[in-house]
Amino acid sequence: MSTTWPTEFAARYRAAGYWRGQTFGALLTALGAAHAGRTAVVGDDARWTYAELDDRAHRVAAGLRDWGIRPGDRVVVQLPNVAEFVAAVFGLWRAGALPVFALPAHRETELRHFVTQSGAAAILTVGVYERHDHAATARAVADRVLAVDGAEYADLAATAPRGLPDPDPAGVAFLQLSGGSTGLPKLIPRTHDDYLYSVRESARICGLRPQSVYLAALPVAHNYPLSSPGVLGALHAGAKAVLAPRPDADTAFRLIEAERVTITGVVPPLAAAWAQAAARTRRDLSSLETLQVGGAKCGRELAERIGPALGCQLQQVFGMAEGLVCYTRLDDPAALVLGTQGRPISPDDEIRVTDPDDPAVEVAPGEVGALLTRGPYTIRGYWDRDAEAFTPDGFYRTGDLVRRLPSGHLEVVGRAKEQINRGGEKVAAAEVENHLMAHPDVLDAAVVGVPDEYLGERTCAYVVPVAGAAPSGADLRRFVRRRGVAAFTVPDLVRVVPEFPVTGVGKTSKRELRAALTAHATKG
Ligand code: J2J
Repeated sequence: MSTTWPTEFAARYRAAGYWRGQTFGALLTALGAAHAGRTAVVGDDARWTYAELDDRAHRVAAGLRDWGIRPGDRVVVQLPNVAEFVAAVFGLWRAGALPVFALPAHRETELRHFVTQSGAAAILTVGVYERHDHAATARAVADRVLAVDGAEYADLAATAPRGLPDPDPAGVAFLQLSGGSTGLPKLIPRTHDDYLYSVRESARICGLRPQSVYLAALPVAHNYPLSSPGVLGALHAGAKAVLAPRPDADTAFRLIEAERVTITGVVPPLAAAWAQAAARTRRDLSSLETLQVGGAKCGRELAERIGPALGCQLQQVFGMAEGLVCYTRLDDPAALVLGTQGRPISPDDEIRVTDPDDPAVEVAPGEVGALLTRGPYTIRGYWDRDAEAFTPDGFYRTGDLVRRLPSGHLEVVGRAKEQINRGGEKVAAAEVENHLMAHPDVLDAAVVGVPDEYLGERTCAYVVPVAGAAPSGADLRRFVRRRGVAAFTVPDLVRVVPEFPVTGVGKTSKRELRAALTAHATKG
């Protein structure tokens, strides 16, 4: 089970009004009453009012109980951006179950890991979507599988609603995925209390009101489109949440025009693509007030292009599924909006910027250091433990290198963790290396990030073959793909080399080797 906040911190967060003892199920009941006839969720397949969403989530909850889901059960949820995601997740919450949020890109290897690590009772997924049979993959991994587009689920969602006991608001509500740096993603336990605080404040900081329209362009299970302010923030404000099946400019612009979208969030490569597409679109984007850019560093040049290209304001977002989320504020001066990744949500987000080699030593104000954080919505431990990621006094080591300005805004300048940020998709070097090392021809592998104009960086695997073997890069990429992993885990580039092309590091740690290779690869 998870490590939770020490009693004195929990008491402080409650006294400050951050944790209010409300569950997500109770929130939806309140929203259903307050905004009954207003549109809550729009997908390609559905358009529900708050009253309809509330009713559907009640039915799904009752149906899940009848199907055998018990309070406390974990259920892996792998759903694309369909309206049913929202009903199913609230249904699980009302049934007292804990969704485990897989991404649509995940495949058998990752799903099996999530089921095993969480001890999941079932997988909730979809049938064939974007040419992949998710239900078939899920069935290879778990005995109990429900596809939201299947007949069994349709029956379940027609169950008569009934009152179910509300779970403990201080208890874990769901498991989110970490970007991971040491292997497969770790599971992040978030409570109703802590997550609702971040959602509520995010909605306020982003200026959401009942007239707002939020477009989820990115996969909605990801922490950013889910909660920063995301679909949950939109619902919290009584606004309309629109789910885009794909994040490309054509799809997004069509929905922005049709639904009069006011705010959406993207990663930097998408922001660049949208800015370019906006120059020649015939769509009316005039409703758009705010484009959030986050998940990876938005460079100055791109930041300056957003406003003029899309006719809206830019908001930078620097967040993590473990907790801490920073936003540039809507009334921040241009210098901060263009040049920083924002400041934390909460006055009680504690920030430490430390010497990367000595977490006990804080760097001088304005100097670059490793970011550590602790606060009312940042976890104190992973579900599947990794004590290394936390200091003894409970600070989460983010692995990000930042500079803190006098205003409290953070500028992300780099990374100390063994992770590649592929345009917002996080790839753990060790995970890709483990897959490559499983190949009989591979003696050693080291995966690093190389600069990429579109993605910011992409993955490059250096592979040393066993004596006499000569695997090709294409073979190795195919091999990794066939192990049943998300496409973003397959290395973009593979360099098969007789020995690592850096001297003096071959026999030391993987970390040093990766650092030397990163320098080597970046030089060309
Ligand atoms: C540089 N690096 C960034 C940024 C995240 C909101 C927004 C994003 C996420 C997210 C999220 C960055 N500039 N603007 O959960 O609620 C990198 C950092 C960070 C890691 C977390 C949210 N925004 N990053 O991206 O859990 O390295 O969350 O530690 O996927 O992404 O990744 P993730």
